[in-house]
Amino acid sequence: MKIALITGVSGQDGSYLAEFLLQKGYKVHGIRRYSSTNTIKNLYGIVNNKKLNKNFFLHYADVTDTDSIYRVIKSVKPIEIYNLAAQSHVHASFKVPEYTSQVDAVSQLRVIEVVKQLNPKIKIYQAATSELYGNSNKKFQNENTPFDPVSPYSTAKLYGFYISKVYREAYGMFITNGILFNHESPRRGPSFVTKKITESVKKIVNGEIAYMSLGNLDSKRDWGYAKEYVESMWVMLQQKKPDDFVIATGKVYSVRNFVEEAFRNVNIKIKWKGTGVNEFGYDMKTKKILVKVDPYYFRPNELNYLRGDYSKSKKILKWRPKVTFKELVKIMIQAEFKN
Ligand code: F7E
Repeated sequence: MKIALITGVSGQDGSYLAEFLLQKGYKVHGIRRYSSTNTIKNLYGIVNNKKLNKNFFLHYADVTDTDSIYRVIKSVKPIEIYNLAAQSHVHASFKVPEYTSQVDAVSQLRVIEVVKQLNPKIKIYQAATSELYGNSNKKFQNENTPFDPVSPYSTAKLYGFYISKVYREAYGMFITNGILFNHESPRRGPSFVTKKITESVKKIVNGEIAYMSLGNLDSKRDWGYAKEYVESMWVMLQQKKPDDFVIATGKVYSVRNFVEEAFRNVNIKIKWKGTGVNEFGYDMKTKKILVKVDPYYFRPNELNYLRGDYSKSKKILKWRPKVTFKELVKIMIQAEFKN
């Protein structure tokens, strides 16, 4: 039986990937941090499923703690490691830049070093990110687009990307960087914009809040469905050679578009009025203000536009996105009302 280890297993990507690998017949070990609150909600689909749960094992460890990583990798003996653990919030990285560097940069090195010492044949998937591109001024970004990070998060991830490449080239290790563009789902953390919007739509409809407050409405992202993005991680590790791959939809929408589409799913048509911090979105029918702009959510450095060119992945991995933007919003809204 193939054995995989996932760091960050309780997150959106980690939990979908664990389900995917278990269904493929893997034995899956997951690393999670100590916490006094419940952090395994995303794993209920596994732990409440006897068939999946019998091959699933959770370990307390932390990617900022080398000994704990060493202990788990030594005892589990995985053939593949999916290194997904991260401080993944870009805005938060401006508030805790040193912590973000520890988790998102140095920890990549820690995992790779432990693998090098214990068994350099273990294949590693390294979670890189489209944030590496910064404001690249290119219509599409692909594996050849120069990086220009604009946040502590992406600067730390840049280190993770290059240290993976260096170990790959210097020691012949199998380390692949997946450059994933934004990917969302009902399991997305509530402070990311898509989940914040869908959750707020539900609260507005239920009368729990009157409006939502957002930051930059004009920011544009290439949003895909996390559940199908994690499959590409596995495909990357089944290739003969390690490499770097962009995973994206090739389509771009603004935060404003996401808001409109989310409300459209509950039959509310949003109209916009005003500009800048004075802009607001209101319900065309009732005239009630449902969206306001709050500068608190502006970033010290904004990344305005990301749109991925995934043609290399399409050609080599035979991977392509299936879920459209509209379908993604619908999936997220439906999940909100089911909860
Ligand atoms: O922001 C704007 C915000 O926090 C998207 C992470 O997974 O994807 C994610 O990073 C956009 C930004 O994701 C709010 O300014 C407006 O332009 O959902 P987000 P992100 O920063 O793109 C990449 C690929 C990663 O690797 C990251 O780990 O939306 N925005 N108003 C807002 N964003 C938030 N969070 N909250 C707002 O109220």
